Amino acid sequence: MATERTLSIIKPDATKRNLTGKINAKFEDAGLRIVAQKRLHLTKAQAGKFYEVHAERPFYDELCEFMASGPVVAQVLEGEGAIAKNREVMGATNPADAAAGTIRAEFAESVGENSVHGSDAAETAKEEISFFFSGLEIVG
Ligand code: DAT
Ligand code: MG
Repeated sequence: MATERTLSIIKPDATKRNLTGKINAKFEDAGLRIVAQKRLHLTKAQAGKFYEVHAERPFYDELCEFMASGPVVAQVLEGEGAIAKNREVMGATNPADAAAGTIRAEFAESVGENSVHGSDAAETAKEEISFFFSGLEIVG
């Protein structure tokens, strides 16, 4: 499998509870390398742009409010099959369905406040990485 890069976001519910280090340990233990990372406080408009694909979903407004409710940590993770591996480490969207040991099973509070975002495919990974990072900011 090829080396890939994927976009990860540690969401406001997790930064608020000081879980950045514990979540990063899960990524690193799974063999993912954090090759870029920064802390930001998104505006609701920026969150809305990032999650534009969900604009028609009933939870869109709530999702954008939440993503702008506190700091996030945006990161680029790199590794063999990084996109799928990150989704595996994250666990299912709803923490009630997430496998034991995953980030969402251990830390997420609800389906809406679920601690992490991860790109779902090669094309979205590319777009989402460039939403947050320039090439110079990614150091593999
Ligand atoms: P994922 O984050 O696992 O890729 P997604 O892309 O389907 O999940 O949805 C994006 C985010 O939207 C998700 O992390 C939390 C929120 N969300 C999804 N389904 C929801 C629901 N039924 N109620 C409230 N928020 C939801
Ligand atoms: Mg998604």
